[in-house]
Amino acid sequence: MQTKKATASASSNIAFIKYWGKKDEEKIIPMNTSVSMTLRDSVSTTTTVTFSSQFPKDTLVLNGKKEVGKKLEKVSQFLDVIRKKFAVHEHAAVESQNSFPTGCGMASSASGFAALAMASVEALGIAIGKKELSALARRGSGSACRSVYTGFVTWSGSFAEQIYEKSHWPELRDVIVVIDAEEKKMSSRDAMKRTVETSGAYKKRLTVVDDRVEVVKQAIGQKDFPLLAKTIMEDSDEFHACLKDTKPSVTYLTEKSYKIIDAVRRMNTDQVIVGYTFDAGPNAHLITLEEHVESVAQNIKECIGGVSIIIG
Ligand code: 2P0
Repeated sequence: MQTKKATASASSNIAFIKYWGKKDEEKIIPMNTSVSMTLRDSVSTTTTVTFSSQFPKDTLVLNGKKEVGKKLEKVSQFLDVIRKKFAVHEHAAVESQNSFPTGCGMASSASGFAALAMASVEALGIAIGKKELSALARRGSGSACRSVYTGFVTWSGSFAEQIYEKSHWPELRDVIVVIDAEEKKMSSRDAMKRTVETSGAYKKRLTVVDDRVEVVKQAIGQKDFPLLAKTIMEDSDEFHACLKDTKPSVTYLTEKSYKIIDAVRRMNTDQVIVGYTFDAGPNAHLITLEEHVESVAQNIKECIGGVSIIIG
């Protein structure tokens, strides 16, 4: 039996300027440019893919648990894209492990599909460049196309590109406050479609977001932390306002999320040391500099009980 096997790892990323909405639903082409920072190994996925003509169908083991429902379907659809693109006929066995605790409420589609794309092309012996790899990962999940790079990344159109290496600003960290361990009730995929179709605030966002992309790029380039923090908080607020304006509205933030926003404002009274950003869930990403990581984490633990913290 001839098998083709490879293992790859990719880290999750946090969007400083959020991707939300698609121009093309099937191909996953974004409505707006996004900017992100790829996180560390503490928030990563390691995936082993084995292709074999002996396998009657695709299988998925996620964090040691055999998956049969929607998760397997999504992986299988992605493998179909690979099979079609590279004229591959074998099914695959996919084994994936996240570095963060199972069910901690952390999204893993970005790191998951980036690792799966990387492991798949390696297993199949396909030599492709980074842009092509990014475009491939995109077909699994939009945000995954940013996770094939480390450092600071921008995505518009069919692939993402690195704008700065991680070494450009290694002190920049993400203190992730895990509030809710539940899987979110409404998927990003369904929610963003609804926002595009129904929100007036979203239409307005599309007219201003490119300017904000430039400001964030400039803030990263100049390592201007106060400007970066101010701009990512603005973008997160605007993103969640668009969700609220969606009909029917979408709510991801909880009471604890708002308590964290208050705590961030208090921490920034004398000097801007931290900026918050929230994705499609209640967990807070507190962007700060290495020297403030401990005090930010400590402050949050004192203000809000029942949360766990991951440093990304
Ligand atoms: C982002 N998010 O830029 C934004 C901000 C959530 C909020 O990308 O449908 O799982 O697979 O392209 O990538 C989450 O959406 O959605 C996301 P699909 P994805 O990180």
